[in-house]
Amino acid sequence: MSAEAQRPRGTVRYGDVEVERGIGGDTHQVAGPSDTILTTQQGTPVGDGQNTLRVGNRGPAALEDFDFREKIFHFDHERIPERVVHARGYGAHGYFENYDSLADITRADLFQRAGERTPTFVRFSTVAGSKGSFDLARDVRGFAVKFYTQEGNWDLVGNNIPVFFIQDAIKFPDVIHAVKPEPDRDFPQAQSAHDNFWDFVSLMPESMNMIMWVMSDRAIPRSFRFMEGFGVHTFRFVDRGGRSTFVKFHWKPKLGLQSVLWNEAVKINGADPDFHRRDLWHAIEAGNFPEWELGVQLFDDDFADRFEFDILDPTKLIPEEVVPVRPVGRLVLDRLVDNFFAETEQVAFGTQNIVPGLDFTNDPLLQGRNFSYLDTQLKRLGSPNFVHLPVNAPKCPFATLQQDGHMALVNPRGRVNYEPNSWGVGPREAPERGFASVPTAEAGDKRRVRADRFADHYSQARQFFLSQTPVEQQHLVEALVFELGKVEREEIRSRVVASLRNVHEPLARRVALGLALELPPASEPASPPRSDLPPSPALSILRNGPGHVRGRKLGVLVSDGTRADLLAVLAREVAERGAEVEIVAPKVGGVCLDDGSWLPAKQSVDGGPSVLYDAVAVIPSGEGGRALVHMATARDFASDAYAHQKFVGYAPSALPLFRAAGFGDRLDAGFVSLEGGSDVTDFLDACGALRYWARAAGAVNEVERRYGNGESGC
Ligand code: HDE
Repeated sequence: MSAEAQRPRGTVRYGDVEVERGIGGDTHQVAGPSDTILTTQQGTPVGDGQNTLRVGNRGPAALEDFDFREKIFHFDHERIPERVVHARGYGAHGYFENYDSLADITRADLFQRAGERTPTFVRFSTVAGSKGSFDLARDVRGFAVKFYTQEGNWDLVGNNIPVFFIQDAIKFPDVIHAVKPEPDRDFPQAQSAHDNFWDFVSLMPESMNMIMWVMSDRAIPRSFRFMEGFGVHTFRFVDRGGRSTFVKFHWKPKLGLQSVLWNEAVKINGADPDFHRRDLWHAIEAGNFPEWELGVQLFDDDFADRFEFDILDPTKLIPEEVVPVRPVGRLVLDRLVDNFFAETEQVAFGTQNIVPGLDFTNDPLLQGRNFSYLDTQLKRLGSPNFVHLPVNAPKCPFATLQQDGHMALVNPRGRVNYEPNSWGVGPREAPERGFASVPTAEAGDKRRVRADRFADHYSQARQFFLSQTPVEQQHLVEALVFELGKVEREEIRSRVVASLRNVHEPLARRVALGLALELPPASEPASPPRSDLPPSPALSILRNGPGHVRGRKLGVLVSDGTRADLLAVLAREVAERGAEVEIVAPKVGGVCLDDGSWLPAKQSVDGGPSVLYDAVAVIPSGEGGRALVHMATARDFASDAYAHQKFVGYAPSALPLFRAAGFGDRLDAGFVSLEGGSDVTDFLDACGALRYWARAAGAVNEVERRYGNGESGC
């Protein structure tokens, strides 16, 4: 019997499409819900999409097979260069709703009318990793927002950290080269924990404030939905009379701030490298549209002169306690992209995309960015007509006299493609309505210099560290020890610690001890660090926790025989609080509950480790609990939840598992026994704190006691 004849006949299903196996398996007919005919790009209906045109059954392919050639040609060109930085990103559509008219401060059209909605597209990203890297890298997150306003597109291309590594754009290629995989070996991917990055940092003290931020939990957010965003630079609002007010932009997540632990991040990257993008996709798909409030810090020249740092210096922030953040509107992400490539990959942000009513300042980083973003889009998208792509095109009327070039979709119509012209047609400039720069007086010698007021590199780094809770400070120390521990050359570690001594002496000592490094002399600061800046509570994540579980996910580990009534109460109350339950079971098919009903699971235990959840409940049956003891992944589920200071709701039948996981005799107040409805309420109330930090406090106090004074006892 021939091989063909042995193949099964009939139909097979791929999703909702039914495929009929052809005679001998050579041809396939597709019958699905769609009656759309498959065509080539030229619109020619395709007769056979399964086989190339060839001479004889086993003969060579024919060059005239235009369908094959078109398909492969297009496939070969599917990739465009990924972004040099911020390559890995995820986008969504939404709108910005303006609270009140800001006409007294800016003439920007989107801020004129209370309640008006402006369409937006947002792309979140990591900086260092390539497009296929994992989501939970320790890294800055990009927070880029395109507002399609009625007077043009405004791009607020920000980050989730309000300061930056460098003060001058000319250093950008250096800091990025240093953090990216090392050029000879092409590793490590998406990690700052290597010699080149820390070598650069150790020689660039201006990066020290940013280093505090990236070593803090800000750099490992729980998801995009739980992080802040910042415009970083000082910009200008400009009113109708041409009066300008300085402005710094902030995004505040409505669901509150939240991060994960480093040990958790490492494990999440293995369990679900798409953790952040999946979270955003899932939330929007479920109708839980994430929201941020746009806030502005407004100040004038007087304040700028009085403030202790230069407001043009992007390595400094203005504490919210000094200039309060005024909420002016909200951003809601309510629509997923139809196609990742067409929208998220091809979206072209640019700091130079600005509208009347806004203006730049002389921040040297911003000035450099205004050149870079336009330049990079040409490389990436390959044509000066990238604005013709739907995701980049303005949604207001627009009319330029630009024409031609690769992929020109919107050339000027008619005879006139220049101005001025005497034809009486075509677009004209609008002196009143059009964009006008603030006429600032600029003078000085043309030189390569940095302003003296940029010289203090340590005071705000210290202020940031002292604004953190002890738990957060401990995380920061551990991050520095981890990262520097990956640095092979000891002199680099030593130089970083020498810089840290200018930030905060006990911090430097704790890091030195964590590295078993002899404390080096402090480096010579360009300007003496100040120790009189008061802590800014707004800089701490934990001091600004949500106090609720809205938007969070509870992982519930069940087994055959789990109590159906308890699960029902738990699921109902979690849903009432705007959170979500995900069922984890020994097998993904599900379990049979004690009332005989079948409960499908979302994850099997090895596919749903506890690192994927904000809190967990472990409620097996008695027999199920004893069986879980023998599953290494179930023991990990429990021990990780314990180690990551999660709240754990449990049935008594979970105790054997907890004992097997090594902490059964140490259940603290973060463990809530679940018997009935009121226990569930207590448990979920407790979960509002997100973590039971007291579990770690013992360890932190011990570290403080032993190392706080910098003595190892050796
Ligand atoms: Fe960027 N940055 N950047 N950057 N940046 C890019 O533009 C650049 C900086 C930021 O989701 C690139 O389209 C220079 C600060 C985000 O598509 C490139 C300097 C901040 C994104 C570029 C900076 C950012 C980018 C690469 C120093 C926070 C992703 C691809 C002067 C305020 C946008 C691209 C997206 C992307 C240049 C510093 C944020 C190469 C020269 C500071 C969120 O043009």
